[in-house]
Amino acid sequence: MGFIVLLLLIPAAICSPVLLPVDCNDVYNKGFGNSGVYSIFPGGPLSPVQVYCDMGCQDKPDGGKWTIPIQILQRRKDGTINFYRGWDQYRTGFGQASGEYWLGLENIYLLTLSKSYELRIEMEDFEGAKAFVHYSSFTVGPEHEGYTLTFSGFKDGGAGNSLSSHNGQKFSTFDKDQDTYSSNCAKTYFGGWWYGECHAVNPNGLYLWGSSAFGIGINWHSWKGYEYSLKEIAMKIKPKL
Ligand SMILES: [Ca+2]
Repeated sequence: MGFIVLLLLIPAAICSPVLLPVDCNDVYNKGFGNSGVYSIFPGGPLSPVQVYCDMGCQDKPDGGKWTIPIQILQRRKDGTINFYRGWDQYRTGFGQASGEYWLGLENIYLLTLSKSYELRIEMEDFEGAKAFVHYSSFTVGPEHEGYTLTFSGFKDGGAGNSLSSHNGQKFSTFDKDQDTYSSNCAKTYFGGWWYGECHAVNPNGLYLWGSSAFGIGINWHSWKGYEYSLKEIAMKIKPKL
């Protein structure tokens, strides 16, 4: 009798859908409450990607605390990873989710397609000063539209709105020039970014430990100008409340 029951159960177990986490929110809802590196599947079961999920406790708008899982799309912190890379690498992602990395344009596109997200970019200089910017909406379009960057709802955490000139721009790398300038911004400023003519922020520029030649470092013009390269910067998204 037990044997028959087992036979009946096996096909049901095989056919039941396995719900893979698409983002850090899904990871958290599966019972993983610690901050750290997790695999998520924004592109489906065959293309897992590692991401750092920040499960830190945050203030509720109406008081109290709750956990809103935040995922990190991009992070610079020590210069261990080279960010001067070509289109394929920026498309699929590179680096180490425990340290410096880029999640990949296709993954970012799929994430922002499936849910509404807010964007927060946090940065720090070599003197320990910190600043951030916050946007209440953030999307990246599909590859055939150049992974166009769109955001709105700016709130200033001291860094200033330099990013605004990149709103609506396509993504460019040294081997794929989709900027609006006559020459190749990614080549001139050693990064991959949503360059226009060319940039007011360069989060994927060269890691230069402070002093930067004009525009080639990790610059955030409205905070530290074009000749200062930041110590840390991270692009973080969380689902809209
Ligand atoms: Ca160009």
